[in-house]
Amino acid sequence: MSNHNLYVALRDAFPADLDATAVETVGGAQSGLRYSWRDLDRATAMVANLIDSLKLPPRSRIAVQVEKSVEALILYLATLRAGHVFLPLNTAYQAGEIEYFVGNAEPAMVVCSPANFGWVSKIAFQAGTRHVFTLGDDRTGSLLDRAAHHSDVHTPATCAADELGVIIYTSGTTGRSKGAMLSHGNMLSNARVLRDYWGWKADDVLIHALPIFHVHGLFVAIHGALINGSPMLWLNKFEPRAVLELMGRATVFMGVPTLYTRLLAEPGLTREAAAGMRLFVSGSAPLLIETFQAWRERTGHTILERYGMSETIMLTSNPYREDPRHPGQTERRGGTVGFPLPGVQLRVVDDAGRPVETGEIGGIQVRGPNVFSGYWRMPEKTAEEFTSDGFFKTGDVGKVDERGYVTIVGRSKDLIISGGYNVYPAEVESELNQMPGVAESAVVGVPHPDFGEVGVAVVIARPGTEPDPQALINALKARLANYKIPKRCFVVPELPRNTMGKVQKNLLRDQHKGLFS
Ligand code: MLC
Ligand code: AMP
Repeated sequence: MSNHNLYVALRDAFPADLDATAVETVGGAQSGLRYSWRDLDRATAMVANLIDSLKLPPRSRIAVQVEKSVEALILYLATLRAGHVFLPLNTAYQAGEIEYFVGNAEPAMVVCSPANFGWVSKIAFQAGTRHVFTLGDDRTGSLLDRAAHHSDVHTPATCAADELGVIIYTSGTTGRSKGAMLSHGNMLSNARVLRDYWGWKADDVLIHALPIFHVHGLFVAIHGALINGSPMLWLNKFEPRAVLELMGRATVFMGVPTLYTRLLAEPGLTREAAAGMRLFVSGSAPLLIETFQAWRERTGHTILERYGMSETIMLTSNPYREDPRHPGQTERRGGTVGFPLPGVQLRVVDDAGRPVETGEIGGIQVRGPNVFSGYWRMPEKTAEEFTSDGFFKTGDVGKVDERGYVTIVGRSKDLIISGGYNVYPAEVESELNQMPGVAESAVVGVPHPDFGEVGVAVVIARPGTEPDPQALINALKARLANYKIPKRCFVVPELPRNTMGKVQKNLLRDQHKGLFS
């Protein structure tokens, strides 16, 4: 049987000169470190050997909540290499959120920041996890201390294409988060398609400035560079000025729209600064047409917008060059997310699940080798989200025009995308509703110049109480990741409702749409 382990495919793409730079760190206390391709392979082998030495059950989950660092990337690759399942967790998650993920995924091994060891290890040990390691963003922690005693040679585990490689948790419109199960084959097929579609070249250099606990930074960016044997200029934190400086040495940049608006705020963003760049990719949230146009005017480059999800990795992309399936259509059209990627089947359906006419709006459904197999231990949820003919219901609402371009016009799921992170109002409302003095709450997304959209909470007080909006926000901060916290909170006598008694969120959105303009 051939080995479909994603790490093997990535390593096979390493350049012939293994001493060339694979990753160079920029900014922060660890700036200027160079990791060669050989370093990556050896370090990955050492961590994989450490994992093997723990004799974990096959396909164990390894949950990781650490600050971004090259060593965190090495841990990801080592987990794939050892044939276990990587479970990345946003560093903003609070104890209650981590408790849920660890309880649901039952990881055999947890890796956390040294500063969080006390509370994370308590949660992990209570959930039955046997091994908890630490990893700092300054090359400290027990993971590396222990890995240092292991050999730097390792035979990658043999994996089938449909073998589970990563679980990514995504929140839901009802209930708690669901773990999207992605296989080695899902990830590899998508990485190869994007390498070809975006015309990756032998001398490309990627500026990596995104977090690595979500699909965009972990898969699209990292897999993209590695599957092409291209070096990465690595920032642990997005810094507009540092990115601008790096443009002189790089060719590819990927960001959520907020990164583009923050770069546009820099006077140093000029045609000259971006002259050596080949490709700017945007995704994870809608790119405003104003940003798209301003970028073109300032830099002479047209941002390539693409669309994806945790459950599916990348689904559509504007063309980088002529796509033979769409002769003559080479334009990257602002406001659209381009064409379904090769291998991806995308259809737009009405409420009854029937395909609509070209140009008409409906729910987007997708099928392809990149689409996940289901949610971890939630067969009913999985069954609900797939059609009988195997299409996944994205929850996004859109249309396909006569030229084949897909446009996202909205979402049927009640979701706010803030600075590229998903915030499910239901989750925030459920926390608010448990707070003293709160009878009911509604959280809506309103436009925001930096984050695109942010949450605003509207709360009804219990009779005889007067909850303080700021106190409610402060209390939420202890329970939810910071990006989920509503930027404003109002206590009101009543919420607008329709005749069925359902809260009319559209009216609330309208009422508060000018808050941040
Ligand atoms: C930070 N804050 C946010 C926020 N990020 N608020 C709302 N939305 C966000 N996204 C708030 C914090 O709560 C804090 O508030 C204050 O901003 C400063 O925090 P920070 O951590 O210092 O912020 P900063 O470093 O400026 O982060 C902003 C950012 C970051 C845009 C760089 O959010 C980011 O990296 N976003 C990218 C997300 C991403 O990678 N998404 C891909 C998902 S994959 P306070 O009040 O506490 O001070 C996906 C699929 C696909 O969607 O298609 O790609
Ligand atoms: P996540 O669950 O974090 O993977 O977020 C996936 C969601 O992000 C999708 O279902 C879309 O709603 C949204 N999304 C991703 N890319 C785009 C884009 N280019 N334009 C609009 N929405 C996007």
